[in-house]
Amino acid sequence: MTTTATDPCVPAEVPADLDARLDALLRERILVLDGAMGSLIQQRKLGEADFRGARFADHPKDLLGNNDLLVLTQPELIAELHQEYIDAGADILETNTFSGTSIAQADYAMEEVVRELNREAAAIARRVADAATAADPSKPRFVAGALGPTNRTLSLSPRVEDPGYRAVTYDQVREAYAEQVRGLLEGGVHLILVETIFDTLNAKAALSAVEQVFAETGVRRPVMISVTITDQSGRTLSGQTLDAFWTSVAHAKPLSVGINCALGAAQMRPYLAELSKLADCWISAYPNAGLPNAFGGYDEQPETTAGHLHEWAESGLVNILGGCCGTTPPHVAAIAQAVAGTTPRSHPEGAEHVSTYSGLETLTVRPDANFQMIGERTNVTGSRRFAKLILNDDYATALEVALHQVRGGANLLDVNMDEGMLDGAAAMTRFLNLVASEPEIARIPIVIDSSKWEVIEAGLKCVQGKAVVNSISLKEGEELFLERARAIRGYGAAMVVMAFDEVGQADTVERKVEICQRAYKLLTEQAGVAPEDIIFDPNILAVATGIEEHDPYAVNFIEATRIIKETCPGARVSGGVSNLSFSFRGNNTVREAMHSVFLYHAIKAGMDMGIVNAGQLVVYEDIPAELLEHVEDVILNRRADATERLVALADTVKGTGKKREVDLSWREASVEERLKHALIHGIVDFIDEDTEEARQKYPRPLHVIEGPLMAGMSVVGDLFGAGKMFLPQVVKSARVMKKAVGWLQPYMEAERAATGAAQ
Ligand code: THG
Repeated sequence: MTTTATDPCVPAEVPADLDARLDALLRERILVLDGAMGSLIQQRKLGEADFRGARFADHPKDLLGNNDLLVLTQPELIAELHQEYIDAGADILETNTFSGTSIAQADYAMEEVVRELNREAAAIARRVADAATAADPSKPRFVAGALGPTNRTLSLSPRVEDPGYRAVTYDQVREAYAEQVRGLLEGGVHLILVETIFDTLNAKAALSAVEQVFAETGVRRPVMISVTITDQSGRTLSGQTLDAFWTSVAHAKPLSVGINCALGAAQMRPYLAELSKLADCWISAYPNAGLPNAFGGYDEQPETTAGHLHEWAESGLVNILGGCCGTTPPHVAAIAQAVAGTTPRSHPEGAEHVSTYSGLETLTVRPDANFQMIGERTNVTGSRRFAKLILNDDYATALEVALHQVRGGANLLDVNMDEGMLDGAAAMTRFLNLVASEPEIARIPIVIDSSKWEVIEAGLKCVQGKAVVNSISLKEGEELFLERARAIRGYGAAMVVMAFDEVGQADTVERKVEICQRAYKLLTEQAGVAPEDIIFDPNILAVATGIEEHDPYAVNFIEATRIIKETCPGARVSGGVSNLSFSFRGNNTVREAMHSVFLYHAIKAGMDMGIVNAGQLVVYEDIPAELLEHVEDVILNRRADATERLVALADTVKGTGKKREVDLSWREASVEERLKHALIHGIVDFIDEDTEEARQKYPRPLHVIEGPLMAGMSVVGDLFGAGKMFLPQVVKSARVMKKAVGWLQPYMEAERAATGAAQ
């Protein structure tokens, strides 16, 4: 039977009370997951012909090593291996589908069989599991359909010199996973396991595919999520901390989250302990059999692995345990024995009314948190300079604008590409892919700002973190509003909701409050949006415009904020602060004073965050008394002639406002120190001139590479080894190194030519 990628999927039956059964079991004891498939397959010493079987005897590509294909060519062998794990005491079998996507199978030109492969893999595992359950109904066995990471990453460029490049798109990854999930459901998996995650964006695409197929078929299966921590930094390969990772995937409401692969149990423990504290679902772990030896094999003995896992169980860290690379049925048997009779970690409740967003790191906004700044300068409609840079295709300098917002204290970064002359979706994609390769910027969550849905969606497909969509509203009615909200929730993002409805933009307290309350009810009751993921924007409108109706605009925002915060528990309030002072364009001293005064009062009323020019907010206390009084009269609408008086005063306090400073003290050090600094911090700005200076100082260009550049890279290596740098940072160091070597290249060639000529 052949089916194409998108043929309708008819899932095979699972017990009707599956969820309840799993829940009861997980409360009662630690469940045991199986061990590695690869190790067992390797032991069988199969040859090319075994992998091919009769069916693929004439396949044009080598198939040796395509382990997943064995479910089609050696189904009895795969069933035997599953049986070994059943006999060892596993409660959950993983399907042999780690590379079962068209993306991974492309290496073998086996895309055509992916749907069938997954269906068969699931059916084989089900047959073995069902037989064991029938033999001993007191120990039901389950099959988890495994979704591996694929061999392409959505958050990293495979080209050092082109950090904005991606080898694959989000839609391609999601579609490939959807096909895999359809096959797995048809084969009868009880659970879906998204595993060995090293790029969170791939995982989000997988989770979105899972959700898509659940919606298509009308069936749901519990989802397990398992991440891989690859080095001592305690981060994913794509650079996220564990809690940023959890923040990015928690929207999937998984049955469990955990860690697998890469590390042995000993190295995994601190991260597991951290995750166990963070996550409000069950916790899984299946480490490798220690770290690989010099030949890439695994030596850790079953008793050792089981000893570690026993301690985790005793410490109440886990609910599901098994083994990854290098583990075998004896490991699983030892694990099953070691956890028998231990108490599983109890299911925690989620913290209430805490909003979380993430980039490479998490931003947590608790009810009593400080004000969060959303950097506004990366906005083509809000900054002429940024617009010019984007229109001139100068993305490198545009990235510096973002970096300045971060260094100016931005906690989130607003990105807007809504400009008539631009392909907004393409510009958003390009810019966010570049941001992803700058760890100092990518650290903070992105606020995707656009009035066009396709631009917002393009942005959502680029961020591995939990982003904020800016914005949606009831402008075009409830139906579209709910549709968009559900889609945003599917991407795992939070959302700004403007106080705008079918009638128009709200400017009175009553209208602002009424629209936000209506949106709150719709979102929480009909779109499944958590209150903590809603950010209301009750419209900051310009004051002191000379139009009398505008006079109460600031007060109205502040008063509405107070009521919204009281009546919409969990929701946050934000606004575009610079809008307020549009009538004082050109006078930054007055504008900045207005922003500070406004925020002083709005924050007291409950405003949680705001879009501001990060780095250019003045301290309320630093505003000169006279200016403060005049500004406060305007903001709080205290007197009829407030605008007039501020305009008069404004002329006397003209100025350019607060200046930002960049710390360049490192430029004063020796050339060796400067090269080292540039390598460690990934700064390319001065690398040509510093490399040239070194070239003139050293007898030969090669000595610059072997001397200061290698010394710098060696520090990078040490820091990486010690977990003090993580991969995206090291990639930046590599870019600096590449640029320096590029500078020296022609000199080395000239030298070679000269010595060649002399001979
Ligand atoms: N609410 C929400 N999102 C928003 C807004 C809002 N996004 C856009 C905007 N409003 C917030 N961002 C800005 C950015 C810049 C300015 C104002 C708001 C600004 N720019 C200078 C000006 O126009 O004078 C530009 C100066 C320059 O070119 O450098 O003031 O309200 N949810």
